[in-house]
Amino acid sequence: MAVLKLFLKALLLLQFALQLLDGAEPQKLNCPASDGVPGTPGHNGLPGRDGRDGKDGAIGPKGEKGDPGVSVQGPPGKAGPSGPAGEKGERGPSGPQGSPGPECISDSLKSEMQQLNAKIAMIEKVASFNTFRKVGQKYYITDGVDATFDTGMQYCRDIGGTIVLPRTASENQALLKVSLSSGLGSKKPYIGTTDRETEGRFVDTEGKQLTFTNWHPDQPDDYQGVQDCGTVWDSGLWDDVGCNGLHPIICEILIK
Ligand SMILES: [Ca+2]
Ligand SMILES: [Ca+2]
Repeated sequence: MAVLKLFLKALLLLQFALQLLDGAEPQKLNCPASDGVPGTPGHNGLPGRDGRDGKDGAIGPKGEKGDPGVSVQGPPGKAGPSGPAGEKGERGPSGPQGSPGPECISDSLKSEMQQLNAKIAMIEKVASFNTFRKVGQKYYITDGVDATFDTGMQYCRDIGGTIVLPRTASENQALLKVSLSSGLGSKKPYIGTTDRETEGRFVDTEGKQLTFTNWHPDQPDDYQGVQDCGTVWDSGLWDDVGCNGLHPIICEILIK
């Protein structure tokens, strides 16, 4: 029997080989097959390829304490707030004198402007009178107002002047022109001289002795003992009269 089985197996193998050579599908056998004899184990295969990286492992234990670091100075920090003010120091030595600054120039100009403005104001005042005449640095002015000697002195003082008093022949001539041109000649305007303090000694309104006079040859006569104030006739000659009479007032103003 064993020989028969071996014969049949060889026959089947031969048939199978012929089918492979012809490219035909092997025919399924309908007969039952028995288990064969296990072959010998094959040789070990080649090492497989490296596998993929595995998952992260658990956190390891804490390491040992490291060595102390090296001491290095860091950059300076921000400046702190200002401290309280210190005590006042001693006065230093005086420095050299500087050149005049703008304020000095300004003060000088300011002073000149003030003087100029005052002069303009005086000239405007002079020009406001009906009659005025320039005599050197003085102006003779009048509006033809009649007054007593004392009232006339106050009147002229209020406008910055005094009752007119010629100090030279040319000034006396200028006064005559003002008197005549204003129609006051015949009314004998007052001039600023009086002998009320000492009879017969005529002085100016400040009490100073006269340096120029132009009395009429018969004057001053202190007529009836009551004539103590000077006047000027339309001839330019002087005469003493009573101080309480009303006479035209001519003032003089000095404008430098
Ligand atoms: Ca007199
Ligand atoms: Ca007289």
